[in-house]
Amino acid sequence: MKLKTLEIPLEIQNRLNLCKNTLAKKCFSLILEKKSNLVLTLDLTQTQDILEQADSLGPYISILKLHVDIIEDFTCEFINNLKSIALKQQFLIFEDRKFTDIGNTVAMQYEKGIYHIVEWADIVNCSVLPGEGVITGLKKPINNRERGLLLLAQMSSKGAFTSPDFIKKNLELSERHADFVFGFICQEKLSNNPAMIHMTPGVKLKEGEDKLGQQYNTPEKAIFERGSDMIIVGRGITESNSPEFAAKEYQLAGYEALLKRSEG
Ligand code: S5P
Repeated sequence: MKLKTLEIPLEIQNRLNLCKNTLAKKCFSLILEKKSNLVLTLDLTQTQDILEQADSLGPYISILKLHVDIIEDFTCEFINNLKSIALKQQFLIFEDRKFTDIGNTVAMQYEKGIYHIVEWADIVNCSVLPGEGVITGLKKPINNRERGLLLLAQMSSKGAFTSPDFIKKNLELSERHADFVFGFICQEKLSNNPAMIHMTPGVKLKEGEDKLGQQYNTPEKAIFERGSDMIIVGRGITESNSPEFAAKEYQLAGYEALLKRSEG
């Protein structure tokens, strides 16, 4: 198993040159530098496990995604340690909070409580179900930090409600707030704006379903056939016998699919 080290996906290089959003630039640069369009999701409940996996799998990923509210022994020290690992291993931190409320509430959820998400998460996401206020609310606590927002336009789960109108609204709002919004959580390419990044969860090397309605497509299907840019992988890596070997496999599969698309 070897990456074609000399090749770069020219499409990503071109899009990097076109985009102005700082987070989009960072993502495109990391994809090229690390030859990885892999977002690792560590849905684990113990901080030590998260820190160990972040450090050992860090070389193969561009983004680490968390659900901070499932952690059972959360401390501020954990965040400091995670930030040091992110710096050492060069990945961005994405808190998968899926904000969905009125602007005033999401502003507080982003900044306050015990997690102070705005202080450490480079990337967060939201649903535009509440309307534009969810985005303007999330902008409030940012101040001059470099932060990016992804819109949850489609979901991987069975029976997810994603009407064409809802997707259209996501596209409109992404353009109106392109200073903050830099892409989508989705199942296929939605936007023709080259600066918008598409990230796809529900990815495993083998298609299938879990017992609670999660549906999986392969990296090839998500990136090459459906035109997404990054794969989001959790249990495909964390529940394998060798997470490190699996992370390398997903890195390779995701990046090769991107190269194949760029060539085609
Ligand atoms: O539509 C979605 C959106 C997200 S962010 N479907 C998802 O599965 N996710 C998240 O991606 C989900 O919350 C979980 O953290 C991850 C998928 O994990 P896996 O173990 O099924 O790969």
